[in-house]
Amino acid sequence: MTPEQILSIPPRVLSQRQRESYFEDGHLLVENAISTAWVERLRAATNEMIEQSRKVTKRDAVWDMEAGHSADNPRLRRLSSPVDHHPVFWEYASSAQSPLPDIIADLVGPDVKFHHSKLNFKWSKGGAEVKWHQDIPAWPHTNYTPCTAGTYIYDCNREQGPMGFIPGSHNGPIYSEYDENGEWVGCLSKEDTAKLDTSKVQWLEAKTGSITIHNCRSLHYSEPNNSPIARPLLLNVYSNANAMPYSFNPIPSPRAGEIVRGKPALWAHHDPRPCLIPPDWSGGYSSIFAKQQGEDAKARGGMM
Ligand SMILES: O=C(O)CCC(=O)C(=O)O
Repeated sequence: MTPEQILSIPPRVLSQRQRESYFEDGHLLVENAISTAWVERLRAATNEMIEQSRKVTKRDAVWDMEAGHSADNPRLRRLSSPVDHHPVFWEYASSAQSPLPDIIADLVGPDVKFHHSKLNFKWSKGGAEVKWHQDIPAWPHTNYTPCTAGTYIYDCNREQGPMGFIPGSHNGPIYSEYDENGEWVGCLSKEDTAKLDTSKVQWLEAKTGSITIHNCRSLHYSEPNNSPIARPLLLNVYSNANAMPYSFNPIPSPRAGEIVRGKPALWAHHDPRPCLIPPDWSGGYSSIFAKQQGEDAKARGGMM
């Protein structure tokens, strides 16, 4: 569906101005989007995940930890597919009681398909930056309705490293996320980064219970978290049901492809704009943090 077709359908949750702003900028901050009850349930589930991470000693496709992680000092960097690890995450991502899929329906159209989820942390005093990138090259679809919703279960100020977006960049080019050796690095080259107009970056700092949504083509970045407060950020990815992925899902889940609002598509919608193709993830994917820090390449070279 085009933005015009989506905007012609009455909204469920958002104002028409919020929807227009999403299509103009490529991102949107929805403040006070979820109830205190949802925040408490998501916090409890997140705490359970942190407790479980104490037992994890080695990074794998699910548990991605920062250097210095230990049972006494857990430093979880990313939990892949939280919807498969705690029922509250899937309830939040999909249920009739959750406001999230309705918000997404206002932005992608009434038929909403789940693609994947991740629980990113930026631990206090050193949580890593996420370099400039666009999401869609990691999981291309036949159109550009896919978007990511980030839920803040604690306040996130500038010091905690919120995501920052270049408004309008979703209408610009897609950049390569391969390095000069053909290695997938999940971020733009230094040369391409230097050309970005970062003077207009909008940082989505927000209070507990706010939701950020960004389009899959939007250029974004987040700074390291050197503050004493950790920054968990729950990320759920959706699309219109008519956007068909054509590469392996880097964060696979039995839930991938489930329709969480509306009905499945009978016809795929194809946007003619080309997309970069990612590596074959069928052998597994680690995390954007590991890719951007070059940890996978170092591991293969026997350096860690
Ligand atoms: O956690 C963050 O700050 C950014 C996450 C992100 O951009 C991503 O996972 O694609």
